[in-house]
Amino acid sequence: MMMRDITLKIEQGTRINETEALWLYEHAELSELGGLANRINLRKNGTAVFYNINRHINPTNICSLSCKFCAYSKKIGEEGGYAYEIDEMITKAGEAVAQGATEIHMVGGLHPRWNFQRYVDMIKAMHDAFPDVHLKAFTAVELDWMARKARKTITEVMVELRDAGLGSFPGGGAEIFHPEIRDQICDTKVSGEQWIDTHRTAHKLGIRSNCTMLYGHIESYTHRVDHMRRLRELQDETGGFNVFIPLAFQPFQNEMGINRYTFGADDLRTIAVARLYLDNFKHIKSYWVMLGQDIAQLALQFGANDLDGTVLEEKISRAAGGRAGMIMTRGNLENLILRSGRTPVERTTLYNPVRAGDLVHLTPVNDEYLAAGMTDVPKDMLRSLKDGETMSPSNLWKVAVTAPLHAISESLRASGKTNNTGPSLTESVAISIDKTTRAEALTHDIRHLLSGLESRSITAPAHAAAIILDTSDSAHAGSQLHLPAMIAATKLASPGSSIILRGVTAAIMAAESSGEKPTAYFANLRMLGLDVLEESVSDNALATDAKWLIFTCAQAAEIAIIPLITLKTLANAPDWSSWADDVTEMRGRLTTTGLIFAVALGVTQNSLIMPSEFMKAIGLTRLALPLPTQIWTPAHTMPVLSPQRGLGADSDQHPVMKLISALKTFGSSGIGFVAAGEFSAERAWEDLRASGTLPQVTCPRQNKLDLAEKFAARLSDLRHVPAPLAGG
Ligand code: V47
Ligand code: SF4
Repeated sequence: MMMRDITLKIEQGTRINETEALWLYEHAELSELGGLANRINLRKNGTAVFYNINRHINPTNICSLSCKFCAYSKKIGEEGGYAYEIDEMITKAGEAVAQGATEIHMVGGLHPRWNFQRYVDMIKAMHDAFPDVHLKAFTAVELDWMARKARKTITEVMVELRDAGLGSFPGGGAEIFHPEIRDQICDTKVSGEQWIDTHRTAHKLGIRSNCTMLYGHIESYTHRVDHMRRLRELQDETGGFNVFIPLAFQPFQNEMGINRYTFGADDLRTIAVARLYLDNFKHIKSYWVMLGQDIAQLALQFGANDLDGTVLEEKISRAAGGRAGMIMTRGNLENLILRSGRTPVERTTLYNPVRAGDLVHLTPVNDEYLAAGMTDVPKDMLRSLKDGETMSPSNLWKVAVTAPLHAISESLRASGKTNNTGPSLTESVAISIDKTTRAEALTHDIRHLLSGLESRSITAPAHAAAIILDTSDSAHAGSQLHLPAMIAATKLASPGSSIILRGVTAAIMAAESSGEKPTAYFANLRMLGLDVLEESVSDNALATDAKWLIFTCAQAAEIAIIPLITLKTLANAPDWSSWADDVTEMRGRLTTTGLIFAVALGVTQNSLIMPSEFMKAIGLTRLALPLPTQIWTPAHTMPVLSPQRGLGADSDQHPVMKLISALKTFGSSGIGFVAAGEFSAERAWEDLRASGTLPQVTCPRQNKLDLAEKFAARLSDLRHVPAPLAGG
């Protein structure tokens, strides 16, 4: 009821209040909230998404304050401290200008030995060198510092800086205004009231500014809404803010004692609530540096209309464990925008298109388009998919190409298919069957093989719910696989775990070289302990029919199967035709075969696809395949844009985990096997919980309750994370 009322209010252009914003934060279904924020953004800003070509220069990291969340600042004499000379800054700016930068963003520490004149000189020198470049410099915190040092008023400081060439003020230093939080995280910084006063002064002088909110640490949703309220009130008064920028907390190397990134679902929720509550702001920024490229791209469909810029040499998030990279090219930024179905528009700092011809993209999208939720998708097709009708590959392709993400999630909600099961995960150990393992199996020395398997497993196999024997490295050596020995040894090593065989190419060769019939061969494997067979059906290495034949043999032997659709054709120039073929094939097979543990969707390692397309693929596959088949999006094949895969010791904190909390919204019923060493099962559990349901620990042929208890015991050791969980 509440959602309907709030939606109606917003659609009619009536402002929502703080209680309603809080309700959206706490209770709104993520895709519904995102869909609404997306519509409102399209109405305000058309299909344009802004980016700019800019460079960050942090003049010094020496700082007199010690904000708890800051990993960047140093004291004088401390290792790693630096302070640029003005010449160095000019050189850095020059490099950016040569690459087309229209903006230099400058914020830094409060250097105890710098006086106000130094800041004025800095601006003047930069402005003289690059008169056409917009200098967006100094937070309210730095301005207060300058004023106190120079014994001048804030107004005097601002006027002098402006006269020297400063263009506008960035939004830093806002953190969380509410004293309950501010006193704990940055008690020596200007108060929330002072921050607001400083920006009021700027606006009254005709200097525009940005504003931020640092979220995802110890604050609650109430504090966030309070923060946005104060910004909305000042915006009502002055209209001087360009943009609101939520800054996702980067957790490392600081004193907050939090060791996890924000949940992706929370990032998207924050963007959406901001878009809906801050009705007097034209722009909401999805700041890729803090969000990571994946969530930043998705956020463009949750109400954001700006990606920030090329950024170069960002140091603040980097120091605190930010992994989004230091730079993006114009091409990267434009690609992220285009692939979410929007039009990239390069902007100036003050949000004018750099090219006048781009103005047309800022035309608000009309109500007819919004009512339909899509331009030229035959709505009937999506409806029939929702109603469970079979669809030809060409129609599936057409829906995939034309349906916007939110039209798909709307159909999903209407079909009730998002609620079939809670998201599930299975803690597992993956063992790659390589040359050494094969050789050990060849000796038929089970004890030897067993210790080999144990030493290769990353955690003790006895604790894993499942052991995955991955044959991808044995695709051409199936005849040496000795699967019966391998499976028997694995069962001995970890009698309580399910055994999953990944890849059938090698298994087929193994069966052939054994001289047995495939049915008898698989019946034997089942007897020895094999529980599940997992295999991609999209790979051309084996004819589809041959694969399904093996699946059928496995099923006859009561081995559950997990067919995997690989989405690698969505990686570069997206081609949905192979997905459409695979889904059609799968649908046909599903009606004729039983014992399917799950259908998995993913990409092979190192194929990167855009999250917007991945989410569409999950939603459409969920719509196209009948219940009760589960749709899994396995963590190990999760697509990421961000180039940092396989971070070793750091992998628990891999940005890919951010996507997990948003998966259920789009129809994923689980992330499948979470292998130790790749991703942490505990971390994945928390992320799934952030999607709003209690995750189930599942594994074929095992007692779910036992597993859940075992897992819960492990989780109870986890430190409590005070960050709010989206959707409860
Ligand atoms: O005020 C410090 C934040 C801000 C961390 O106006 C952290 O266009 C996350 O304001 N995790 C400075 N954030 C950056 C900033 C900004 C950035 C980009 C564009 C604009 C703009 C403004 O960085 C600080 C603080 O809120 N910060 N430490 C951290 N560990
Ligand atoms: Fe200094 Fe800014 Fe870091 Fe606070 S956030 S310690 S003011 S550099």
